[in-house]
Amino acid sequence: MTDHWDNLWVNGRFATMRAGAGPYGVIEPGALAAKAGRIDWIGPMSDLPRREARAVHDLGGRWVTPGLIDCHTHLIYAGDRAGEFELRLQGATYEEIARAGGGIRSTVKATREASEDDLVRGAGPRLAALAAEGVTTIEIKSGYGLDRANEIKMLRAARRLAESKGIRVRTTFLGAHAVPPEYEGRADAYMNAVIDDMLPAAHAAGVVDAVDAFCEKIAFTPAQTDRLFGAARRLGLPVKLHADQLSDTGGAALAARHGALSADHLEYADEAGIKAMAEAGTVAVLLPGAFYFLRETTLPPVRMLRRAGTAVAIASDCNPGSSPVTSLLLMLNMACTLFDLTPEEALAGVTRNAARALGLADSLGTLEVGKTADLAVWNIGRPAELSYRIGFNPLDRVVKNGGTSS
Ligand code: DI6
Ligand code: FE
Repeated sequence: MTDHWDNLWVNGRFATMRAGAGPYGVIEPGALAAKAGRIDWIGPMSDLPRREARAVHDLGGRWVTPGLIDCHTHLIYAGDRAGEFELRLQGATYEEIARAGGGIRSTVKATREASEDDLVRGAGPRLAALAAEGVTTIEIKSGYGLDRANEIKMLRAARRLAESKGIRVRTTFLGAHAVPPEYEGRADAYMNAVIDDMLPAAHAAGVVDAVDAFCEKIAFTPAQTDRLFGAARRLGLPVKLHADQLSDTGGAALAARHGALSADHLEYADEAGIKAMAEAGTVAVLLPGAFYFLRETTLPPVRMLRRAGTAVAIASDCNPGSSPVTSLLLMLNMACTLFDLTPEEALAGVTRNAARALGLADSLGTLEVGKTADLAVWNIGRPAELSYRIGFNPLDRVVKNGGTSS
């Protein structure tokens, strides 16, 4: 019968993460029904309508959250930078290493030498680690190819990898991540190539969901970023920005001016930039892994973000140089301990606000009727436990598109 549910989960405790629905948007004891991949009903057990379901699952009091969303990663790359880590421990800074031709450029060399298959294979364990902690949606950037063929190769690898693991993916073109060696000292000429050739080609190949740039003293200027964003918007592509990570370049305000989905990092963002973001609806994506791993001391302006009412997301920034992180739960912990977020804010940062940062808020990020039924089921006593523990994985199972899988 067509009005049957496909799956019904009963006796759960649901952290719906619905905005304005009280702490965590909790419903307990509650039930959730899925039909054709979407949430068809959610509410207290006492209100559950009598309707047949093909399968009924007893959650036994377990907590359920939206499937987690890692909205900022550089998951696809070849090689590693453990040697650079050792150099930094001896006193070299991230910027010094980058200026000496190491850093991002060393990953570019390894990534250019890798085949698409190599990239898919190499990133498999990293994606598996994130997925094992309940991640059902991920954003993956290019940015280690830095020429037309290699940027497209990275984006294709990202799509293939995610598809092979049943993870929803958004791929972001980050051709403007660093100036490649063949354009040494000619950043404007490289940006022309990005705008006139690489971005249109990647877009035509159908592998670009959004456009990002690294706006920083060691990367691209606000003027160059502005030109790129103009081009992206002419192609109808949303933009996002690595902004004010190592210095205040006015990145937050620039992102807001372009109606960016998100501005990310933001350690050095100023109040005007934060306010502009709030007005533009640009999400602040905080990346505690990079802050920690680079031993940064300037904290992102969390209180200012709260005051301005800017939505805050949290992500792994998984990359070989500044955040070799494959645990989103650890990022929840660090967002609380290092950045003073509450456990509820941290969880919103990998659900509701992460969905917004990817332009997916209509279908993901909260447990509400009509949204995609991507769920994470947890063996925990209360939601704060997700950010409290370190190095422990309480995931019971995930549900994708309303059907059970493990
Ligand atoms: N900011 C970062 O933290 C990463 N990229 C960026 O724009 C670092 C990437 C790397 O070092 O490989
Ligand atoms: Fe990043």
